[in-house]
Amino acid sequence: RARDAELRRAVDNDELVVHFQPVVPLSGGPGLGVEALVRWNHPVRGLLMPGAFIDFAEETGAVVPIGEWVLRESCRQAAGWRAANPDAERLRLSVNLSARQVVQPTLVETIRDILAETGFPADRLVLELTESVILQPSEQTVARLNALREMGIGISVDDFGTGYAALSYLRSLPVTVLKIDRSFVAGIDTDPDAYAVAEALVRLAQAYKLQVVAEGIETAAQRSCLADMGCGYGQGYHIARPMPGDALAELLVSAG
Ligand code: G
Ligand code: G
Ligand code: MN
Ligand code: NA
Repeated sequence: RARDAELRRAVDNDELVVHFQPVVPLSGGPGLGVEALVRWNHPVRGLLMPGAFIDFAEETGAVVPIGEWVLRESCRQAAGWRAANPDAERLRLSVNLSARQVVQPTLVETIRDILAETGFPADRLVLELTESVILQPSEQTVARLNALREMGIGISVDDFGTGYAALSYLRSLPVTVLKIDRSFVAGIDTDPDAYAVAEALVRLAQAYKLQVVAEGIETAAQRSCLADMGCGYGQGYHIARPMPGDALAELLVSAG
């Protein structure tokens, strides 16, 4: 109870912060993106990573106002980068949505309002859902995701391969991107079996005509293995760590 109240207060007291991790094309070329990742600047405990509070927020429902804040704040900042720098106009912004948010009847309206309010374009926004969220979507959830997709918003499956691995949803939901979980990236540069599994996931994404992002790239060797497999995009500490918005804006300027 007390922790839930503290977390809800954090939203109102501006204690949340959003950091951005670059998502880059692996074979050169255009198509830079960023994933918005929330942190809690706790007055006593310092900067907390989502691992310390997101699951709890999901249980209590506090993740709904938190997620809405992250969406609004990241769209607001990204709209600012676009206004300041023409090279940022093609930038894609990915934002994580929790299971609780996806079942909100007001989801589509909320997102439409945030886009209108911030001026961030729908076709530059991608919503990341985990496999568990979309395992057995209700008719209303499918309708909501279809409405978002019709607005031009992208739908990405986060942590792909770690959930319940039902592939049927890839046909019934308007998915546009698969994000291969980092557990499938670890070891691809040293272990042929791990390489083969990651390659199979990339081929699967291609067979469904989906864009594919590899997460958790930690070495140059992993990056080049993924590029060789034809994986379109990558994200990870080897490429760039999550960073505050002002650092990301500078990076966009220097990347020209
Ligand atoms: O860097 P990292 O520790 O930031 O994130 C850990 C986990 O928290 C990831 O699985 C990520 O998807 C999740 N996460 C980060 N930001 C958000 C957010 O704004 N909303 C939700 N629901 N999950 C988030
Ligand atoms: O939404 P998702 O589960 O994909 O969240 C991304 C999480 O992965 C964040 O916690 C982010 O800080 C973390 N992350 C990003 N790149 C790397 C990486 O190269 N290695 C590891 N171990 N974690 C990473
Ligand atoms: Mn994610
Ligand atoms: Na992940």
